[in-house]
Amino acid sequence: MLRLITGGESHGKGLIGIIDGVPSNLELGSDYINNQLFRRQQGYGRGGRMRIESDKVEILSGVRHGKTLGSPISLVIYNKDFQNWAEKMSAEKTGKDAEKITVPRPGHADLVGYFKYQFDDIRNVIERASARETAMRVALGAIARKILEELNIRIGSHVLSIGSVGYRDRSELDERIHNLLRKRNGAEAISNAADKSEVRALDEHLGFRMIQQIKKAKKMGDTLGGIFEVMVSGLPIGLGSYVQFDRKLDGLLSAAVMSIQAIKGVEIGDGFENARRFGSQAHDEILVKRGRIFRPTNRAGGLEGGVTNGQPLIIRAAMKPISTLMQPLRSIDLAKRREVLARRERSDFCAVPAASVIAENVIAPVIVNAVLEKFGGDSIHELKIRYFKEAVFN
Ligand code: EPS
Repeated sequence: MLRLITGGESHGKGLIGIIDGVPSNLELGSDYINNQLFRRQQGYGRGGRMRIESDKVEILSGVRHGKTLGSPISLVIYNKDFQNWAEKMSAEKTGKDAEKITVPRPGHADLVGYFKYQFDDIRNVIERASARETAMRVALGAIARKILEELNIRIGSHVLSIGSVGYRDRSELDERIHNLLRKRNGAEAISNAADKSEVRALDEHLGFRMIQQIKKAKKMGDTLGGIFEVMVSGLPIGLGSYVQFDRKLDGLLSAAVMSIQAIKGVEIGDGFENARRFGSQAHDEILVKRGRIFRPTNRAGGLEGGVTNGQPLIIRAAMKPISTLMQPLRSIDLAKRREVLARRERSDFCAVPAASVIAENVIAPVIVNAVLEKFGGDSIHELKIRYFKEAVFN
């Protein structure tokens, strides 16, 4: 099974990550990972940092001559911005007093981190709570994604709304998605289409309106959140399990997506909409077409009983607006215990497009683990033989 861990501060020397349990002989080069890192850095509404960084990974272990060894794969992404922070972020004592941050931003981890870890400087919280950490999670997730590609399991995503700007009616969108899913690369075709838009919107006109909305927020010193949708195609029936709560794939996937910074809501399929419907309109009938199981709808989002049912997986997530505001909310100075305005920091105005790319990559290890649990295999060859022999599709 895969195990992942990341380390690193936002303005420290770099981000490091280890992924253990990757089958051997998987073809893997840094270019593949770097492509996902590049995608994460895009999107209208990012702040100044993305002009400094061009995230590239260095593989330190676990890969030889372009193939995985089955041993832990260690990665590093150096922070270019560290050169501007070398003294402030020095691991060694510098003998100088660094400026202390004592005013927390409402919505950020600042306040809770200050108390939880008994700091007198919020800088110590900001550095690790920052969504910069997701660069390494994407890099590790990309390796899992490469395993899934070998099994023809593809992941894609697109943005549904930014602030109040979103689809009013899904019928055209659903038809577009239906056609994209029928392409050879399945859900990845959704991402390829979305990547062409600066806000990862499939509808060009809507994308334009989303950008206008972000411009408006930026002008007002404000930020925006939004909703995105992730889809996975090519899944067999039977990943995950209903027999024990901690093996339910919907729970595991939701946890992965919810753990992305600023994500406050996750739904599988028509989760919230189904709650407003009668049961007869909420479930997907089971029919037969030319001898094969056929589901005329996919309101369940590909999961029934916490187990994949062979339909595309659909996960939607809500991201709150980023909590660093250029027109700050009221807060307090924790050292002086008096009301002041929250601190301004360089930040993004909207990172929903980036979050959708992050979500694609953080769910990949969860799916790989469900595959490994069911089919197993120490080498990619072994896994593929077992998978293609045993896997049941619709
Ligand atoms: C991020 C880098 C950060 C932020 C962002 C994510 O860079 P900096 O803080 O140096 O500008 O742009 O993090 C946040 C929005 C946050 O609130 O922590 C990145 O690499 O994605």
